Amino acid sequence: MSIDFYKEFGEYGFLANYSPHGFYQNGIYYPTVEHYYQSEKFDNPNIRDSIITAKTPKEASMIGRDRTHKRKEHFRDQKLQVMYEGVLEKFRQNPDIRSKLIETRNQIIREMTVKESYWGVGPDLDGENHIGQILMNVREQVKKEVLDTILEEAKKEKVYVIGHHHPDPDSVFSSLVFTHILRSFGIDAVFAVRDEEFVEKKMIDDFLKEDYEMIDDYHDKKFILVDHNHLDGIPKENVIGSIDHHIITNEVSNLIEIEYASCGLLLYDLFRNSYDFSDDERKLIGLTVLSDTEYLVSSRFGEEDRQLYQKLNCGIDVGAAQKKYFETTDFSDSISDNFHKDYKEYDYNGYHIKRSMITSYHDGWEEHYTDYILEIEKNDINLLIWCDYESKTTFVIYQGKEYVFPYFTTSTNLVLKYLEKQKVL
Ligand SMILES: [Mn+2]
Repeated sequence: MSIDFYKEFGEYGFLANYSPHGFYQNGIYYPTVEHYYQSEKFDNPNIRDSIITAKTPKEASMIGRDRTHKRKEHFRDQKLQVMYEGVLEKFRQNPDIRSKLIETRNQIIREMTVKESYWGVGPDLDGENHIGQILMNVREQVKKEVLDTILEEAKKEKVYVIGHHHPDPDSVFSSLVFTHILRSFGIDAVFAVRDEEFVEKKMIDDFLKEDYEMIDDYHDKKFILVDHNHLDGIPKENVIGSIDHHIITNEVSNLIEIEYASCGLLLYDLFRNSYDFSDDERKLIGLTVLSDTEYLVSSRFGEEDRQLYQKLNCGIDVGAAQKKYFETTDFSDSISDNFHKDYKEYDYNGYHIKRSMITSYHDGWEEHYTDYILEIEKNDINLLIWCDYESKTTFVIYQGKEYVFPYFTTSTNLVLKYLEKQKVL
């Protein structure tokens, strides 16, 4: 799959040089990349000024393309570099679209212009696509800069690496592996958890070989969040950065938020070229993937994840692990206990989402389903995601309405996006 954009329109219009995301370079404000690029063609300050102050990027482009103006002598040799610098500053100085660019993961980016075979893909889709290339290079660069900022900040004092409440294997193992990675960079990192109400406790008990610190007072400490960028009680100024595999919020600065099967797998992809993962760490990461994708079946486990999981080479027997650890909701427990076992809060489009997830496996789940729906309000939940493993169906109940997905998904983000499309959120 590739990310295709056409001019400044549509979901990916922010990638275009005409998109209204200004930035400063050497003390001068440029309203768009187009203003910057066109003005850099000239030495004459009057022409430069007329471009920089042009009302629209189109006007800037028209002045810049006017062949009666004398261009810099070697501009042709510099133009790729000039374009790169403009695009880089645009994304460095606009954190909202910087996050969006990072969210495009490792996908190919293409500018779909029929007229341009140099900057874009051209009429036969075989153009040089230099803009797309530059955007992909900028994506790597800004991702690296966010990571570097987190590492630099973390070097200053002790940091606690922590996941979400009711920690699941992804939250726990990712925090642990990231703690190791941070220590390899000379950082005084502490492996921490928020509480001991573990989800899939059996797996955690069997594979967790290191002690954690339990933290419930978030003052006077610095944190790096893993697997959950919702602050959830941690003062914002105490958070150095966050790495999460769900695209949910932008409430934390220094945020790397990319859709991956698990946070462990995202960490693996971010650091596999700069950190030597041990066999044990590979196994822990493999387990985060199994746990977060219901043993490699959920819709969250995409093709890119599959390839990365193979590269990880974690040596886990998936069938045996599933037999041993796959936990579905135990209906002999009370409804409110089950509602709070896999519970998370999200802020989405200004809505506060309190979601619970139930997973059923065996026949007879239907009789429980009705009972649970009736208890939703009483338990202060507003989103219930019910995944039935056997029929590979997902039922979503939000504000008393039911939505049925004919496949198995444990991705809250996917569900929220769907509700957004339905104009519910
Ligand atoms: Mn996770």
